[in-house]
Amino acid sequence: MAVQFKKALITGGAGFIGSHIAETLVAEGCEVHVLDNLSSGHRENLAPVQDRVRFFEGDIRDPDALREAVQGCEVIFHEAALVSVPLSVKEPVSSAEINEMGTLQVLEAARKYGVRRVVLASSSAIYGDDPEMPKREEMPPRPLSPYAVQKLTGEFYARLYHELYGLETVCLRYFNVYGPRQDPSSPYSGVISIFMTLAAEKRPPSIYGDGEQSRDFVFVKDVVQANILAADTPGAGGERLNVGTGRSVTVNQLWGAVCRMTGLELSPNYEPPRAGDIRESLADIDRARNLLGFDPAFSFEEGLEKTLAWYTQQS
Ligand code: UD2
Repeated sequence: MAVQFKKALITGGAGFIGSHIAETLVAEGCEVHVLDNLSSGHRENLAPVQDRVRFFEGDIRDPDALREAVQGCEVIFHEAALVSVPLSVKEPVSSAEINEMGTLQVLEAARKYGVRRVVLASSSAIYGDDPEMPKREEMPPRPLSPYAVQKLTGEFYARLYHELYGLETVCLRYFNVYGPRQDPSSPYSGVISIFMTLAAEKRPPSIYGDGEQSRDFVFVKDVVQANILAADTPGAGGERLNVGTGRSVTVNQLWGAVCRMTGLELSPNYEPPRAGDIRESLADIDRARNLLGFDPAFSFEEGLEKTLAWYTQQS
């Protein structure tokens, strides 16, 4: 993928998605700055590119840290966030400080220091539990958690910065992202990271509910593709776009696939449904396809194989 800009800042670049963006940008010969406070990111995530990334340990809420990290950058990929929905329910104020004020500080730094475009990580969480599928960008948002409100607020600010100040902003509504380096350590980590870790240890998973709930799982490298296209495509400023695959898989199918790939024959433990779980989630990706030329390259099986290989290597 040819990258048209020369220097970019990735906030949250030591995290799961940010570190994959860093890796691809470095491979494309781009100069990369990373700003991360290491609250959930890890320096090891950047190990493969550590000599070619300038790392700034700092917080997006700190304008001085942003000023230093953004110098000379044409593009910002804003991945830094407090990503846990349950934590946002427990700590609505402190999560808003990061996800809302932090995002506003990033936009402000972009405006002040001459950044051309900001690509922001948003979330399918903003759609809430409206049963209409697939999700299209025009649907009215129904945020059901502080996290979803905060992501939606970030989108509003992004749109406003485009309209008021001419800053090119593109919000990407990620569906269920998975892949190497996703942290499996909390019960609210992504289901794939949890299942991978259990499979590597030959332990059965817990499935909440009947397992027939489905998700649009998108491989992290395809999310990187969407980010780079969002940074480079002329005229995409002011947009908000779904990033998924347009296909969904049930949790039962997911465990079935993991068993097939590993040769395990382990029955899951079915547990009561998780509070607040939505039944179905599926992206309509036509807008990203038409506007950016986004075309997910990894089938579910391919993505899962690559992810499994990584988790197996870790255990
Ligand atoms: C995703 C996002 C979340 C928020 C939400 C909005 C991830 C990791 N989380 O939550 O941030 O945007 O969408 O709707 O992308 N499950 C099991 N067993 C387990 C773990 C999970 O059965 O050990 C089930 C879980 O009950 C759910 C499904 O797997 O039905 C997916 O769970 P998840 O936590 O990976 O993601 P989700 O869609 O709840």
